[in-house]
Amino acid sequence: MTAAPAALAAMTFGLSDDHAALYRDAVAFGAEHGTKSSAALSGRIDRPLVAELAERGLLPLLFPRRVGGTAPEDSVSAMTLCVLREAIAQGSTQAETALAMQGLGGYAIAQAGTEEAVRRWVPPIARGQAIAAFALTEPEAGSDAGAVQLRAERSADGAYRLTGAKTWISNAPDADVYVVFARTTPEVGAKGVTAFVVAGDARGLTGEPIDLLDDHAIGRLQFDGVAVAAAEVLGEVDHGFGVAMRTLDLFRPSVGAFAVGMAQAALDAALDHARSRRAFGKPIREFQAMSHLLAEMATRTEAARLMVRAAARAYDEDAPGITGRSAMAKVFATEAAQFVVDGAVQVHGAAGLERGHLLERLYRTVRAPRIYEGTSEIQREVIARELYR
Ligand code: COS
Repeated sequence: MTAAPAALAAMTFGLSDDHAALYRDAVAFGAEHGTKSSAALSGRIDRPLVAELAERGLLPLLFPRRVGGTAPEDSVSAMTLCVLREAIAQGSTQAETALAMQGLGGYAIAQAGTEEAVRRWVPPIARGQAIAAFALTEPEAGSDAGAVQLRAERSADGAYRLTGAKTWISNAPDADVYVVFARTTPEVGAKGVTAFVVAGDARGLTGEPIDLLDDHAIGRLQFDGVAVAAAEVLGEVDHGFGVAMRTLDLFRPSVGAFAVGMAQAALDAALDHARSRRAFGKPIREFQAMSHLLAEMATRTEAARLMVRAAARAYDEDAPGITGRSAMAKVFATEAAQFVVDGAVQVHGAAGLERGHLLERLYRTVRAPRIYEGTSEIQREVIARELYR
């Protein structure tokens, strides 16, 4: 389903002409790709899709020219990221997630990598030739990200050896490069964490896929004394937690944008269904129970969109309070999308539950964003702290 011109005009309201044009192109890309059958991928990376995102010129927009991308700005534009994620998600959540995970893994390297690491990894990531991943979470450190235990021990030659485990890492175990957060100083919490770039084929690195509710490429990693050179440290030793948090400040509103895209797709489907489905002699949209539900779904979708764009704009303008706004946009939009997708299932009745139906897929896909990149509870914690800062 492609959005009508009037609907697209409403969705691009307030965007610059360039961003509005990008939005339309990205909606078309999503619509062309749809969602592939899960059997074809079974939770593994769809490399041809990543390559197509690059060929179409969408993926390179997430990386500045100085590091091999095509973004005109010197750093990533949060608005560009949010426009792409919201627009692509309307047609293809798989394409959206493939794009976003490249951005998440690649951004930390582009932002904090040595010249050598940037040159080696960022251009191929931006061109869709190397798959990137962001490895923060561990079996015993999820919300409490400062508690990571994967050890990075320094050897006499200045290199590090990484030992431990990561889990629920998108694009693992098949990524070509991982941004890995490891402990360089014990018992000091967030202050003793360092970020490293680790090649996917490094000796001692193994992994396995995890089968989730949604068909998402995700897995576990095991590090068995993986050697990493000093040039592969991202930023400063013991300051990796800041690298992670700054990355999340940019990506959290964009998770909200992904949620808005899913909410829009669910809302559009519900509006169509409520217009054509008849019960008791009239279209079901004429029942107040349905029309008020649709009105609430549309209102929350619009509110979420506006919050996401406000956070993105604040980020791009380096306005004060980015961390709080970013968390607000993520929690509000992902919770709103859950409500909207659930409402759309209700409007459809049993049809929306049939395996393969758009809403059955969205219902499975919409759940994870309330957990990853910081749960809703963590976002509220971040917001509350910012209120007193
Ligand atoms: N930008 C830059 N630096 C930041 C930051 C941000 N947004 N947030 C925190 N920091 C810095 C702090 O300034 C502090 O450094 P100093 O001690 O030098 O001032 C350091 O990081 C530790 O911060 P804090 O004390 O706030 O850390 P906490 O352990 O209390 O935890 C939360 C902070 C809960 C916000 C963090 O653990 C978090 O975001 N958890 C969720 C993790 C997550 O999103 N996981 C998903 C993985 S990706 S799918």
